[in-house]
Amino acid sequence: METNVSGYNENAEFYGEVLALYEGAIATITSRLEQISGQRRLDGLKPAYDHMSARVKSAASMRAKLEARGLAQDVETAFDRISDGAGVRIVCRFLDDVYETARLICAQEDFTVVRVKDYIKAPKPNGYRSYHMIVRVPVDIGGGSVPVTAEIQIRTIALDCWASLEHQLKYKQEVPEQEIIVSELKRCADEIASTDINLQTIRDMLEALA
Ligand code: 0O2
Repeated sequence: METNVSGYNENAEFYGEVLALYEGAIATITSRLEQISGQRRLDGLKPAYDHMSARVKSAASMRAKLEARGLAQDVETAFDRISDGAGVRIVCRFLDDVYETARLICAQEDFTVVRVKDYIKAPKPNGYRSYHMIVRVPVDIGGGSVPVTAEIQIRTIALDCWASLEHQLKYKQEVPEQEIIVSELKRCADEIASTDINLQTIRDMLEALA
């Protein structure tokens, strides 16, 4: 979770009961993936992903997103209109693992895949590459089950490192030599993408020998 103690209070105040739904959606997704991983280990299959992390979007970031979209800054609008209130990020070693993980998520009968954005096949102009899935998952609460929307981001370790660095730009007020930094980040993203393809090829060659 990304929130510290004061952030948690701010989130609890803004989200109210929706916070438990978002936390429930995160628990549903992460526990299912851990279960799938455990089964793959027992079946002697290689792991689909390396690690994952999750967060409820901070209240400040949610308000900013609502404002940027010209929407009311309240929890009902956030829950109905913003799909990444609950977010899970899955980090994989190789490109094929990204798509294998996405396939495993699609195969969950009680998960509904609402939308997919493949920024690996179609990178953003800044070089961002990641596979995004908007899913609706069941959250058991108060004796019933509520469908909750969440975003799952899947990407390689190298692209995750790049995205964390690039994300810092969003929160910097004034960045000297911003143009150079932006173009260097783009160059790095392209090099990482090419290295990811090469690593995948080497893995395929080594596995063909086994
Ligand atoms: P934060 O601070 O990470 O929460 P949608 O409603 O899905 O159609 P949205 O939410 O803009 O529209 O979708 P998109 O493009 O899939 O982006 C969702 C999230 O992906 C972002 O959330 C980021 O976490 C990440 N992301 C998207 N583009 C970039 C990028 O260029 N660089 C980096 N580092 N991350 C990116 P937020 O709310 O923008 O930000």
